[in-house]
Amino acid sequence: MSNKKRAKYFLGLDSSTQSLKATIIDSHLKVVNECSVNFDSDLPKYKTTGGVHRGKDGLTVTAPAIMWVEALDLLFQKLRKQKVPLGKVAAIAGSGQQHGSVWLKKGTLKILKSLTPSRTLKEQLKNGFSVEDSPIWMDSSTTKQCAQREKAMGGPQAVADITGSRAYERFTGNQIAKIYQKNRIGYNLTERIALVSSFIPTLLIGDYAPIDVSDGSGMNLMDIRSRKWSKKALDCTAPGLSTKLGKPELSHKVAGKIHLYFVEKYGFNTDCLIIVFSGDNPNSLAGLHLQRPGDIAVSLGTSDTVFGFLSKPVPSASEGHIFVNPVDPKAYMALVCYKNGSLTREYVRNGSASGSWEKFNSYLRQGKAGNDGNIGFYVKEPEITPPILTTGISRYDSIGRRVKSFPPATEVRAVIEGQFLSMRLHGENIGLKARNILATGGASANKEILKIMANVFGVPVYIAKQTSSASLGAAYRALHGWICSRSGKFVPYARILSSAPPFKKAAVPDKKAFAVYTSMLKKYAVLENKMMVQSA
Ligand code: XUL
Repeated sequence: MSNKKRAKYFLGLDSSTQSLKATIIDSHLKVVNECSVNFDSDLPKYKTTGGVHRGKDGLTVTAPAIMWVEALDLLFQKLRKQKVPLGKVAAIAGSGQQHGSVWLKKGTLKILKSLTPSRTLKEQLKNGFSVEDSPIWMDSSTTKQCAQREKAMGGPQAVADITGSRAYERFTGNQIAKIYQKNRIGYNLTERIALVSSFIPTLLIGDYAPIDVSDGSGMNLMDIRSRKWSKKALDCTAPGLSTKLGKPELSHKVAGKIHLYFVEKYGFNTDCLIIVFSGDNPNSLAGLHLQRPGDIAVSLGTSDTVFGFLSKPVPSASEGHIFVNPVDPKAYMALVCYKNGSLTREYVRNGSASGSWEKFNSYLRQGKAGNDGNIGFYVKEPEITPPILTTGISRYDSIGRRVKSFPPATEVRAVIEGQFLSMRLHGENIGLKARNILATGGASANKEILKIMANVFGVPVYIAKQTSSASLGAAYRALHGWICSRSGKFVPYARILSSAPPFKKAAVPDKKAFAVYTSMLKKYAVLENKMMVQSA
């Protein structure tokens, strides 16, 4: 048999806020195909903006679960049209936007098991949800439930010690508590609560796929040390929850074999394994080969995140999150997440640089490190890190006086410097001390922004060739899970990475600029504290 005939492919599926994306690699980690369905433009009838619906209260953010179902059929149709040999896909793993929950109605398991290729997934599952609009990570409507659960569990630090994070509005346990309190009928009708990440494999295997321990760490429900649901956390959320959640599973395990629906409809092989899916940030950690303490990634997207490998968890009640590591079941990862990411940068670009990135960058080139002591806080969305619910922009001059506006070049530099200073401050607080940084996400293509990142952290910044690290990481994990399953034991993830393409150095730090930022950090922290007190 020729090599081509024997070739095996591994598919990573990324169900992100805005799209469902497929990345296919061969067994040497080479990307052979990428394809995606954009929710706004490919499925306009759901009337989403950026893949979501925003509530009138400014806090509630949801997405219709059935849209994700329809997107899966559409994605496979697109891949078929491109003549991608789906029959050679040996394993599929995936990624989901973290924290979002999918509410499956009693009786849906039966429907899943008997999916028929003569009808679409949407036709078969349209009545399968007990709550049709899935709360997602951008939702911040559960402040009350966070307070209640923190009180019941012994305070924010107690919650962080068990679950890896204090109670956060978007974390699934608090969202579940809200649904239990406000929609009792929906809750009682629920057979399974899935995460976005466990919902897609649920469709693929035609059975309830487990929540993985890494994405499961983003729920304020799991004990990150035992990797099991914490009774204390379940008890203060809603009754009968552990049955509705199923048991958490290690991220490299097999969830099941692909359902005949996909074999008959799209030509998948009956032996195609579905590896447990995980969250987008855990998958990005896998896609960016973060394997040693000091390896950190900064992802500049809708939400900005800083995350990295961690061997010992030191959860904090005031910031950041500790998750179980998705590729090393004995280790952990730490993550700091911001809601004010690209949309906030774009807001400043539109207001101060006539909507032009070129103008924005020329302003960045004009200014110098430290912005002459000017510091700004740009809270367009209620912020998570640090928790600031009141939106608005606060600007301070070099002697800490509040000012109404900055000249355009100062404004542009202030938003970028402020974001990176905050990342350095809060990352270091939970053990993320950078040795080198991998930058990913849309804005990682911007050299001027990367220069400032290198200077604020004082370390070289690398970029991955491919911008979508979550979906690539999912494809790598498909290969990893497949190898573990074939070997009948856990195989170190490092072994599969040996043929991965190297990263490109994109910016090196300037020592003087780094020193400026190091002293600026103290002032930044003081002002940030002031902002938090004002917004509380
Ligand atoms: C992480 C978080 C976001 C989402 C984005 O805690 O809320 O990064 O995962 O999809």
